[in-house]
Amino acid sequence: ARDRSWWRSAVVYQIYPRSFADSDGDGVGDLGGVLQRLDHLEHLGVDVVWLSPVYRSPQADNGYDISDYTDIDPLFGTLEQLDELVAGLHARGIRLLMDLVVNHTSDEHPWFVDSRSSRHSPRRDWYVWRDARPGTTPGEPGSEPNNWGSFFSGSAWQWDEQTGQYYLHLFDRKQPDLNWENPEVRAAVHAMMRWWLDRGVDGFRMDVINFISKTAGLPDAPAVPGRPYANAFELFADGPRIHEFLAEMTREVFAGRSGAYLTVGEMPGVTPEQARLYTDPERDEVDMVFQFEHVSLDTDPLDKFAWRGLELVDLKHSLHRWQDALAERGWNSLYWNNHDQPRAVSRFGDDDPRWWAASAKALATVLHGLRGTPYVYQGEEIGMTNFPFTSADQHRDVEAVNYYATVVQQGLDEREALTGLARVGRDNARTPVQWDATAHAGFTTGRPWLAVNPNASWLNVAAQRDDPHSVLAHYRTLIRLRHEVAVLVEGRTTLLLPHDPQLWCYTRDDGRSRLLVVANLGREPREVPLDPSWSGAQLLLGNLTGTPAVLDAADLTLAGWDARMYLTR
Ligand code: ISL
Repeated sequence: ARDRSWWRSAVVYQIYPRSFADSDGDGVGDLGGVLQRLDHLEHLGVDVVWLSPVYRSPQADNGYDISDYTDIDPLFGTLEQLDELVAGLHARGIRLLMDLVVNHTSDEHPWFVDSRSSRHSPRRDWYVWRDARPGTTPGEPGSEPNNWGSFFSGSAWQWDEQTGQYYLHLFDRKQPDLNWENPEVRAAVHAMMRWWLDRGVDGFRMDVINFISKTAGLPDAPAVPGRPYANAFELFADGPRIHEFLAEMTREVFAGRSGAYLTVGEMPGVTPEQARLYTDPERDEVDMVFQFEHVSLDTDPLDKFAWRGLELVDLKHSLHRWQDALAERGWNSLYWNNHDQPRAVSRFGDDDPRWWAASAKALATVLHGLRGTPYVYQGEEIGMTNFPFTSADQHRDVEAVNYYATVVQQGLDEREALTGLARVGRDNARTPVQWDATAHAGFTTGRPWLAVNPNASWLNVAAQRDDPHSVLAHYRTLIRLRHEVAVLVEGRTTLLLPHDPQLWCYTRDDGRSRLLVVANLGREPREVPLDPSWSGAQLLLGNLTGTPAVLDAADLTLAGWDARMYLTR
């Protein structure tokens, strides 16, 4: 049978290969680059690597538009190198998760080329084709089959002249949605997944997997005043057959396999109640999900680039709601950022040079103290920050480029659009990893596809590698503690001082030992009222120098961005 407990004490590291390390000087990171940096992963101590897509792809969405699921894009390398990566990671005790992108393919995938060729193509029904809205002129704006908007601006429908119908694309027009109602589509995906497992990979991170079951009939979504296309989330997220599709997938792909696998479903908009179903071991759907609640609090639900600020109390309540909801059944994933989100230290911490290091460590401490499987996104382990974007032409991301063109055309102030992009744009996470202080931060010998952050001169792996007080050293310790301290894995979480606007304090308890996390997420010092029973607890980890090794519960004051973990019986 599958081993369902190994990942409870594991830490996962995400590699976005385009920006990780470039081995051939073309300015784009590749598998050769990953192979050269395996020592970094081993030094960090992670258990699993999740590799963002390296499959054949026209790169309309940096590889999330796949044209061949069973080959590697020449931009990234070869299948032989992928095999080398599996072997190199396994030799270091690290498992590999592939990115499974099956809500959609590229429009250049042979399945879609075939589907698009004729209304009578045997694969016509593999995608979602519909006629124009009755009584309209097909192909004209407003004639789309329904009013759904795309995540990347405009309608979610693309007119196809040749066969006189529209196809659905929740993301870019080069990312047509597969029709999961068709059993042949599901069987083809299952076969592809088995092919990868047979090749030696250890599981999958499943891209927008809660979008694959759409509401029958694809009805209009409630219109939003002043906007041409609606947010149709309710009509495709966590749809009617989603649980059936996921259970079937597990059956078809994993039945009869024993070993240590991991599946994690990326699920925008998922609620804790739904997540409990998705991750209930008895239902056998996915091992854990990426929820989006805590990365959606600071932006407008209808316009992710409209930043509206964040109260710490809301952030705490969100994460602890998830801790509580999945305490008995199911399992959490824990993350601050990934390739779609701004950098954690800039978003939730304080990237002013005076507070940067302490705040990066404090955020790490708070997240890694919680119950669930922590994910570290490349560069987070050295505290990489957002990029100082000032103009539209600095952005490469299809989402940002489309957004800017659309809103400026609609009359939004250019400054305002740029401010939104600079704050939450996905390219913040995609600037090259800062390895050292040489040209292009040691990422490439060529011209990087996206500019290197100017702070690479001092913020880089080489500068931190042998410094016991570095952000990197802090991450190493947190990862080691996850492996060594049982209460960090299974202990029940209780939030203290829930209404405090600046302190984030909680306990973990597994009946054998108790763990205390206290963090000051602000610049001003703060006193922490504590139960006397915590006196005598041993310091496991602090982020400032000179912290006493034993706690006096009657006298605890945290300096700015001071964060600590204590252990007691
Ligand atoms: O940034 C977002 C769009 O506003 C997110 O909602 C993002 O699209 C969502 O997290 C889904 O992301 C995944 O699927 C996308 C791809 O662009 C992202 O990189 C991927 O992580 C489509 O495949």
